[in-house]
Amino acid sequence: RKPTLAVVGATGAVGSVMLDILSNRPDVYGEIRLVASARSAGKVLRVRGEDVVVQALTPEVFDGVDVAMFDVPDEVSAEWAPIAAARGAVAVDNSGAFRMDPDVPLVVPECNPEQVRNRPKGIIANPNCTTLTMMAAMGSLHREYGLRALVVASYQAVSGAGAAGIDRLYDEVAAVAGDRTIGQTAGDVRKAVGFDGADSPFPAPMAFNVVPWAGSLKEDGWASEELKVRNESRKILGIPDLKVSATCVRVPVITTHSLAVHATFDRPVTVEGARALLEAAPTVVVMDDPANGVFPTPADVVGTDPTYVGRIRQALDFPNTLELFAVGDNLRKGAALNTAEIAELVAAELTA
Ligand code: 11C
Repeated sequence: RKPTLAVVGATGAVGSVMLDILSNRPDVYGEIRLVASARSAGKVLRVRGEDVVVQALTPEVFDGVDVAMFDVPDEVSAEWAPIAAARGAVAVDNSGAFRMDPDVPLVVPECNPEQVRNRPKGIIANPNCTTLTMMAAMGSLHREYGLRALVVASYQAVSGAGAAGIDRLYDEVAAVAGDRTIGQTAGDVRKAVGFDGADSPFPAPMAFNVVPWAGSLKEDGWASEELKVRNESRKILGIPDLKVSATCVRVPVITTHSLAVHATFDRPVTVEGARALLEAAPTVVVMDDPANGVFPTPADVVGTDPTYVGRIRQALDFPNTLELFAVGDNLRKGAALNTAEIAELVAAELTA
């Protein structure tokens, strides 16, 4: 019997991408059940070329389900993933609720696929999209050179904040488009987009702007997103004392995150060696020929699956250290695709 899959949060920004991914990857499932809040129940969505009616999130919806993917806010996952697990499903959760739980593996198939079987709670966590933007590349460099430290600046797309983030940037861009006087006087963008702090998921205007903030405020001025990059990278790569410092920045890009990465290794590393390793990594694409204008940008890779790496340089003043620019679709590899890949590992195990 092919496993039954439930997709919880099927109507959200990540959920919609998930339905596309499930429709285009090898079909390993029998029934696919689509689940969302009571408000969205009854909607009809298409997956694998068929119309499927969305069901409300209830304990009974997990009866007979083998794998349940969750693309919902932390508090919804915290409540419902254990319910799905108690009803016999393996929960693959894309929220932050369980990532740092020692009894929940945090899996990137390129780095630690063996961890999917280590799930005493019946829950497997999917990393944050910012962390995921560099994991496939860093995992392959770590295996060869031994990663010691990461200093990262992110350039994060607005879809990291879901459909509300996407709508907000489109609305703000519409408000400033065509006015060639805007963006030249302090506060004029804020005024033009009617920014009052109340109806935006972002703490400042996104049009014509960059905003050094993502997530919620944590101790000592850190943003939650910056701490996730640190904690999750350590857990995924299995380097508990990895030194990590991140600054997370939101940019006016709809979808696809970028990271400027300064990576220090235990062993001497060369640009040629790193490039050869990354070129050999099946899910990494090297785009690195600046003399010919070749480097990855979100606009050129959005909607695709790989991790793109460019601008690979030897740091001039730091031994054993590379600089590189990693780019990846935050809704695909950063969220839905990695979740789908984890679920496929579980499905293969259940049907073996
Ligand atoms: C963002 N990375 O770009 C966030 C979204 O922990 O899964 C995902 C938050 C998370 O805003």
